[in-house]
Amino acid sequence: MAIELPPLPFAEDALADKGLSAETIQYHYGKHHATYVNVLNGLVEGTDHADSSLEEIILAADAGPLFNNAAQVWNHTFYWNCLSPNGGGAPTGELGDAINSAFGSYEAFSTEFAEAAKTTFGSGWAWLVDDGGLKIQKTFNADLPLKHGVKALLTIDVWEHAYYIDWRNARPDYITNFLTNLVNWDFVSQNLAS
Ligand code: MN3
Repeated sequence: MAIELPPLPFAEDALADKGLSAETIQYHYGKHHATYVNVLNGLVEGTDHADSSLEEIILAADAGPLFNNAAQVWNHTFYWNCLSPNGGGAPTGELGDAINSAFGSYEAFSTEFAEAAKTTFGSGWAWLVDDGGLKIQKTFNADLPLKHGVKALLTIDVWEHAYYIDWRNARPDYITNFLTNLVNWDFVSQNLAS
């Protein structure tokens, strides 16, 4: 049972006027994400992991290509769900209260999240997680909270391929745009409640 590339939760050009062009999505989803899926399926074919779920592979794999490709499949599927053409700004409701309680204010949260994303040296991810309370973490390369028993609520991809077409080297502007225009707080709320 091969791991499948999940469909995007929006059209390829849905975020074009929100700072992520169709070209970025075509490369990031259609080339990078799809390649991680294809490589992963090649790695598990004929092995004990041939029928494992993606999560089972991630939890079982040692550092190396199997873990890296499985984790990157999971990370990208999660990242697409963190984006919405109607996203961004401060969350409301229970999630807004939880963020205010943990960080003091939405502004304090967004400053800390942006700082983590900016200072992830090289390639990686910044996360809002629930680890017995809301916290911000960063992971390098393909690493992810799931591997450490921590629940992910929100992520931003800060690999250069995530922003170079639209933002060139301006990672801080890509991060600000993500927070202002793209964060799918409904998805984050679902993760918090799950
Ligand atoms: Mn990526």
